[in-house]
Amino acid sequence: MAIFHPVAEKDVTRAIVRSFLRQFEEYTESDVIIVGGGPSGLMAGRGLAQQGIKVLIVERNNYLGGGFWIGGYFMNKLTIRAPAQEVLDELGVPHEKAGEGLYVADAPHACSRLIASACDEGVKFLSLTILEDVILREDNRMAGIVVNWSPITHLPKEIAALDPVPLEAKIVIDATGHDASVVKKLEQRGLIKTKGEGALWIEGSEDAVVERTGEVYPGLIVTGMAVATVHGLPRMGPTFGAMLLSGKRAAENAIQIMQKEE
Ligand code: 48F
Repeated sequence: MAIFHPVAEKDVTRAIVRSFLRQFEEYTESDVIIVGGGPSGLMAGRGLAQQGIKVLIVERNNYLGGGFWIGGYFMNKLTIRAPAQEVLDELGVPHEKAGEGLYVADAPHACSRLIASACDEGVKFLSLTILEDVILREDNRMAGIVVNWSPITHLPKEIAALDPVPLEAKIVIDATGHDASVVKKLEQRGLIKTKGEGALWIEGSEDAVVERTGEVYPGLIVTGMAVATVHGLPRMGPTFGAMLLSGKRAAENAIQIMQKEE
């Protein structure tokens, strides 16, 4: 007696393709596209989806979480400074007090809870998908992004001439971490100038990254370490409170901009 219900291979393939295509078609136009599924991007997505906003996260890797999975070095531990431990409480992530205003948590636990929470709120994802360019309309306002399948970036140009796919959105959020990949597409065209990330200084970095999170170009918000790259702020190492609060702030900014433009 078999344990599982009989199902043909073609039915498995159809189930996947149909479900993917339905979602892909629906998300050719989103309210907000977030490029980068690290802690800041996931927090931004979660915050937007909580308010009923249609949000898509595009991630070049085949896994979500960015630098949040590992935390510091190879040790699977991350630190959070007060008051950002409140986000860990909201997510149900256990943490220990490591000193006054300093908390330590297991990075895989924190990361998986944040991903699950973003999914629970209704964020959708496109993995193995890399930003190739941005869409700019007549007024040069950001109107979406252009993406391609990540593996083609590892193939020689002559066999990987694959046209990319445009995806529209009212707002784009650059959550690509140290690379600030979306902003760099504007910089290549002389539309913006980035300052480059500074040396490590935790105290100086975290407040500044949260404070400077916001719109840097019409229709484009930066969050997380991309903020440091754009504004020349210090890097912060394996402390993640600013990533969480920056993502939260990016979601609030996006909502304000969309409300103003309605
Ligand atoms: O690097 P990442 O975790 O950025 P973050 O959210 O958090 C930074 C911290 O992890 C840590 C730190 C502070 O604590 O210094 O580094 O700012 O996540 C960025 C995500 O964006 C993806 C990348 O794979 C990663 O998952 N990404 C980067 N460039 C692209 C991209 C691109 N061009 N297209 C698609 N995804």
